[in-house]
Amino acid sequence: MGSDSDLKVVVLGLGYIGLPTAAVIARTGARVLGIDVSDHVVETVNSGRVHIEEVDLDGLVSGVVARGTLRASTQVEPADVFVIAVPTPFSDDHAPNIGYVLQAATSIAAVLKPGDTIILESTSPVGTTEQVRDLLAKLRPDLRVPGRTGEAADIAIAYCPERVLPGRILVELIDNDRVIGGITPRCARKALTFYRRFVRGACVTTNARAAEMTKLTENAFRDVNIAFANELSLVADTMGVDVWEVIRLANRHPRVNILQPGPGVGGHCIAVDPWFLVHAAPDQTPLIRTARLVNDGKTDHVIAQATALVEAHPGASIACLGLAFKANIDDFRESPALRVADALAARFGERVAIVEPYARTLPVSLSRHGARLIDVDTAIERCPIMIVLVDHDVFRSVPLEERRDKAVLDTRGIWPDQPQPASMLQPVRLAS
Ligand code: SAJ
Repeated sequence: MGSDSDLKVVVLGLGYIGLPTAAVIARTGARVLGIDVSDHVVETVNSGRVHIEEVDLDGLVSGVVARGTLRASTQVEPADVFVIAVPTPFSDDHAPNIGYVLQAATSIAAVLKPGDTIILESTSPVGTTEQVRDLLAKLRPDLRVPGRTGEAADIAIAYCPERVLPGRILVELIDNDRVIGGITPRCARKALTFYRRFVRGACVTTNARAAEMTKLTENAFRDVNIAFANELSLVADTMGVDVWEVIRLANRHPRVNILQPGPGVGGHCIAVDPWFLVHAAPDQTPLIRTARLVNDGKTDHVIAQATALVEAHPGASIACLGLAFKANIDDFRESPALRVADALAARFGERVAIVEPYARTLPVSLSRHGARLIDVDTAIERCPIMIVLVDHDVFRSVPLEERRDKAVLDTRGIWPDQPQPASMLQPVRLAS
């Protein structure tokens, strides 16, 4: 691959994973071209700015664009390494849609040359990397693809899932271990050489199918464990016990480590990926499926609890604290907080105010019902009811004396000293 500045890399998809990945590779001196279907994203990146909020990403992108090692385009160009980081959404029946991955592979096909490496990073159902291989073989019959015949291949194809946590992406891109699944061991080694340029964590090689399943397994593991915490929170409500205290105490056991309950599970990963496993093996996945349903059901439970609290305080203004899917980020995808706020706005209209320091405007689903965006100080002054939906640091830091008299539903357990209103001591049962 030559020296760093000789290496040309194309990253397809400049989203939450693609853009930070492109910028980190560009920092090594490689010449990186980021591809996106959106003109707005391409223009933003080319002007040295970012279209997403992520710690330290703005400074990194402006630096590598100024140095000339990162640029963006809507058109693919020839390169040595192609990294595919496009979305893999699912349809209403939870079937994964790999259309964007296949589109990206099609756009690469025209510029491929012997010696190139193609790496898929998008979360994908097992078998997708082989489908990419088959598609490339069809589009470029002149190139020998890996794993089809015994002979050496002209190109390398591997699957290497991203596993970074939003809010810590730049740190985890470097420090986390990587699982690299080659179509053949040779493909894996070729991809490993590439990741070694910027990854400090261990790079472990395997085959493509195992790497694909590993990614789905990681997120299903987390979903099942959060479901356990959420189920406990329902049990504790019924018993009139503080679930946060129970979890704290149980976690003093050396082999117990329970996660935190919340208003449900959001984001584009954990609330989505387990369905890829369920869809692939419906009869073998009752636990993974149930965990998904428990976590989604927790959001319905919170809506019922919040509605009961509001109805116990006729006419009072309601502050929903947070819309993001988790703390200290600006990402509202699949957010349970947004689902709860939407339900309250639909029912209580102008009484609902939203505090979300990471939003400049409210989603239409909220504003059309008359909900307003206010800051946390205004909420403390004007809203007798507070529904904590996200554990942003700025909410966590509100001291008891500023919220003592409020009617609070704290779905994240950030205010353990909050006196419980009488209405909350009685559990709310969901109609079955
Ligand atoms: N949540 C809880 N309780 C907890 C932990 C999380 O309710 O104890 C909720 C969060 O509030 C949020 C959701 O779960 O709504 C997901 O948050 P998260 O921080 O667990 O994960 P993500 O979606 O931001 O990122 C995950 C990570 N996967 C794992 O931790 C196994 C990340 O490493 C992956 O890269 C990412 O999914 C992905 O892209 O797949």
